[in-house]
Amino acid sequence: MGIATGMKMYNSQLSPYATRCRMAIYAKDLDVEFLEMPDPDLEQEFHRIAPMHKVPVLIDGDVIVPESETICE
Ligand SMILES: N[C@@H](CCC(=O)N[C@@H](CS)C(=O)NCC(=O)O)C(=O)O
Repeated sequence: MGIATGMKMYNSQLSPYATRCRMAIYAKDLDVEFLEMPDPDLEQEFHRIAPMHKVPVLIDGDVIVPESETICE
């Protein structure tokens, strides 16, 4: 079982940017909930969190981290 972190990541299986983040998350065995985009139920909240409308975006409590390279770091 992964380490409990409570983090979430807006994700797309087809995105190479999201994929590099998923690889880092799996390598570190982190317990991150993946929110698949596009999901109509998540659309409004996603737009608030990511005005540029790009995945991935990591959410750690009040902290929102866009950009795959930054998330991986
Ligand atoms: N520089 C960004 C690029 C992210 C990006 O371009 N993601 C694409 C998917 S591969 C996306 O969300 N496209 C949706 C759009 O442009 O509306 C990163 O490294 O995270």
